[in-house]
This record gives sequence, structure tokens and C-alpha cells, in this order.
Amino acid sequence: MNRRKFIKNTALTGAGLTLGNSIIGCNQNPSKNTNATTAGTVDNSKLSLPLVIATWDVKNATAKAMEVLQSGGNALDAVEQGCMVEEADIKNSSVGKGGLPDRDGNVTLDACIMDKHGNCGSVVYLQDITHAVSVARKVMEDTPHVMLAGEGAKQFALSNGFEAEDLLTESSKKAWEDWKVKSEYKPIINIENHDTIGMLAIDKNGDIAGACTTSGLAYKMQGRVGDSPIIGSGLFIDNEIGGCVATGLGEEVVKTVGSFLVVELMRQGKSPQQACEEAISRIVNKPNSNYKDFQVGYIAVNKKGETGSYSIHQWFSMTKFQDGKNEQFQSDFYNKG
Ligand code: SD4
Repeated sequence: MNRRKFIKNTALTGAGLTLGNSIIGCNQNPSKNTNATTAGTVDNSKLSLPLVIATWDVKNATAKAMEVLQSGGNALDAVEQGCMVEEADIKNSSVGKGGLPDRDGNVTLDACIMDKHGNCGSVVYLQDITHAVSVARKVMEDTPHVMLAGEGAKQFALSNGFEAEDLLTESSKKAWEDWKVKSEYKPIINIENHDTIGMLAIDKNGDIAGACTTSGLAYKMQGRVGDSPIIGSGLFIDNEIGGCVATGLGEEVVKTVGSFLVVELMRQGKSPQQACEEAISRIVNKPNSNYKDFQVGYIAVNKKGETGSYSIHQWFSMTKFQDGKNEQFQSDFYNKG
């Protein structure tokens, strides 16, 4: 959904949203300092599984992931196929086909995926291939490597049957041409203007997987890579503990190794909500932090199926599909003015 429209709709009606502290409400009894998230202590039969969460308002993507899980697919299949929905959607200008280009007009994709065994795969600066997340999965499953970049990633994709196509759509080209009139590059994320999808799923067996895919920051420098394909920054999964994905200004996420940090905080006993809040506080409490100029948001899930979400600024949201309900939750946030 167009972010400006989303904000307008929300401000006017709140329709379709669960507002305020509802995400915290998912964790009404955040377990402090329990080790309940460690392996062997969770009784899967008591959890409401399967479960899917994703960054932003991506109900079509979470619905696809849930369909995969309900038909017996595992968490890895679910996050891949869920993310593919956004990659193929040319209306999403931050992911896959239709993603906004760098300042020279190149659409370059970053993506990664991680499974329950801690295996991971990633592609950076991938061009001309819509389904970057699937290429990342191939890197994980069919190569001895974790990351492939640029032309090598593209050649690997082509040799595995992915088709080359022009990812610059008419509307993203037009937006780029309009931008070129002034060519003003501000390394600032407009908090209304990003929809990178990060997705986490727990399947019926209680196993966790995650994926993240993006075209990165619009009008970035050529060659720029963000957090989204970097394991531990844009995404981290530990099947004994939980998982986390990030969105927003990737540079700030990388500097704090954000997703790994959230999972490690959950390992120490924090709830997903508490862990996301602590990871945001590491960013905003840096000396001289200019956090007012950029957005970062995290979503997380633990082995008990508790979820959390937190961002620097208002209007970050999480989509959650559980118990037959596919809902968008407005995230709590740090900067309350
Ligand atoms: C990046 N984290 O490339 C991504 C951008 C993003 O919503 O999340 N946009 O820095």
C-alpha cells in the first residue's frame, strides 16, 4: 500500500488496523528472565501454530505463506513464497520488479534467507532477476557459499533457470526521471517511503525460518548494499530461540548488527517486544545519533510464538497471520516527540 495513503487512512479512520500498543498486547505477560525459549522447554502442542509475521502491510504475502504452511509446507517454503508475492508486485516500489533504482537507473536487489538449521543464503546487487529471495535460497542449498554478488549472482541465477527481465517499470522509471531533475540525494529515509519485506514463520513442527528481500534505498549510490542481505543485520534465525528481521535505514542496522542482537537478547530472557525495544535503544542512544532523520523497525518472534515489533518513528507496522486472522498491527515506537 502506498505509505502516504496508509498514513492518511489511518489518521482518518484507523480502519483495518489494530492501533496503539496492540503489538505489546500480543505479549501481555512478557516473560522476564525465563529460559522458556531455550530448546526442549517449549511444548509445541500448546502453541497456536503455524504463525507468520512480516514487516509492513503485506497481507497478500502473509496469506500466501500461511497457505503454504496449512498445506503442510515448512517454514522455509512459506517465507520464500510469501516474499515472492511482494517481489512480483510491481506496485511495491521497494522490492523486486518495480523497485526504485539507484541514482544511475539500475534496479539492484538484496535478499537473504535462513533456515531452522542455521543455514543461510544471500544475494547482493542482483540485477534483472525478480525473485532474489529464491536465488538466495539456491545459494544456500546448492553452493558451498553464503553470499553471491552482482554479475556472479546473476549468472548463477540464469544458469539455474531464472529468467532475465527488466525490473525498471514505467512508473519506477518515471519516478527516477522526476528525481533526476534535482538529483538531490539525501541519505535520509523518509519514514513513509519503504516497504522492504522481512518475514518470519513458525511451522506446525515449531521450526522457524526467515527471509528478507528489497531493492534497497531509492537513488542510492551505485554499488550500495544495505542490511537486508547481511545475515545477522537484516535477518537472523536461531531455531532454539527465535528470529528477527529489520527494515529501514540499513546502515544503522548494520552498525548494531540488529537482528542478531534481538535474537541474543531473547536468548537472555527478553520477550520479542523487549528485545526489539532494546535494539532500537542501541541506535537512538548513540552519542550524537541523528535518529530523528531516519527510520528503523524490527519484528521478532520467539520459540513460544510470542511476537514483538518496535521502531524509531511512528507508522511502522507488522502483519501477522495466526489463528485464521491475517491482521496489520501498528507498531509501538520510540520517538513520541
Ligand atoms: C536497506 N533496509 O536497503 C533496507 C531498506 C528498507 O524499507 O528496509 N526499506 O537499507
